[in-house]
Amino acid sequence: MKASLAIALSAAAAVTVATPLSAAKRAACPATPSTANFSDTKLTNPFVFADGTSVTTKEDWACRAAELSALLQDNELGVIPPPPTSLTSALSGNKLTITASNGAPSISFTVTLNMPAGATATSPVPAVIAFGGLSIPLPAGVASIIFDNSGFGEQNDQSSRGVGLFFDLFGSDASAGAMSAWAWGVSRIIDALEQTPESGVDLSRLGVTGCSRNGKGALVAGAFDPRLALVIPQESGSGGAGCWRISDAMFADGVVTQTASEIVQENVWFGLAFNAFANNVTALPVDHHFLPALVAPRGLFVIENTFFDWLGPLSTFGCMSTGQTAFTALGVTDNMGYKAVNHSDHCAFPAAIQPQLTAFFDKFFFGQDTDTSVFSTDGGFIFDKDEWITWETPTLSGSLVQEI
Ligand code: MCU
Repeated sequence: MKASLAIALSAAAAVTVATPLSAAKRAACPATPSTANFSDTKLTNPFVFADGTSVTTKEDWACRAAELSALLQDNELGVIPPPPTSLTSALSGNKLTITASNGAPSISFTVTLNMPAGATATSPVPAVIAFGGLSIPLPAGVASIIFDNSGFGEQNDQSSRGVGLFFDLFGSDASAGAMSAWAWGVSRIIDALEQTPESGVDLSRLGVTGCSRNGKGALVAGAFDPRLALVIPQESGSGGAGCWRISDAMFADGVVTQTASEIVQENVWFGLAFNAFANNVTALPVDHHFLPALVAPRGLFVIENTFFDWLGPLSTFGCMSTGQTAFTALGVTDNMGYKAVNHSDHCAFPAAIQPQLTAFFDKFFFGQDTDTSVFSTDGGFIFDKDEWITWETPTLSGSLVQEI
């Protein structure tokens, strides 16, 4: 790596960004103490700061969300760097090419915009950024934006560590795992769309989706960019909608399900810092109920599949119902939904989920007052809340500050 890039990298690593709070507001939040000796066998309380202070207002929540963001990046995902110092975009037909740099080097990548007829700068349409391709049906009048996330941060096996366009820019030793790389890329797609109104994409009605490994990535990207109004991870399983602690408990009960211990050996979705926790998840100061907590109060519809034990169907159900408490605390419980149905074709879209998917699109893209109250699994699971949740969900007062 070149010396100049090393300086840029260490500067980037010092700031954990992509929170909904400005640096000035973040500075006024409670400081996060060292979590080196953290230990919690339960799903950690999202409504208490790491220093023990309670979250009682929506302003506090904005601070706590910034803390959760930092803890997730520092312990699991690796750092999602700040925006580049230079970003340009060029639209040619249905291809949007984005060039980003922090001085030298620069990287360019191209996304494909599938626009419905009639979308213009003055009559823009909602759009869904799809990781690797689309695996859910979109309503008429909604564009798709296809993102080659695997080219941005490779995800074949251990040999993919530090490989892909993101790492050409930030160095192969950047702390980011592939999902942090993708999240950074999604934010740059949105930056580019902001510069390109002639694309016909409505920036106030943007969604993100992906299935399986790309569903994990869609959930992470949705958690870290508040410009995404609707987040739809599909069959993301462990490492996405599942909680490490519950997946470990499932495994201990004899269910062959994916755990942290397995996932760090299989692929490079997480940063190297996560390895230290893979066989000791109770020491992890985060779990994945914090991901929906970061999406709140925006729209989130989690689609899962109970056919595969590997996807941790009890883990995703329990983890997401725990994360939904953040939506409840903000007074918008139904902005988050979860539906898991049994089908053997991984990443195919079951018709049984269509009514709820439609309701989410209608609410978040078309301003309709639809019923998005869905939290169901056909797996017959009982999530033992008393075993996993040792805290109460507060009703937060005040108003939510959302800044970038
Ligand atoms: C559900 O996502 C992953 C899973 O985590 C992996 O263990 C498995 O190998 O691949 C799944 C996937 O992405 O399937 C397309």
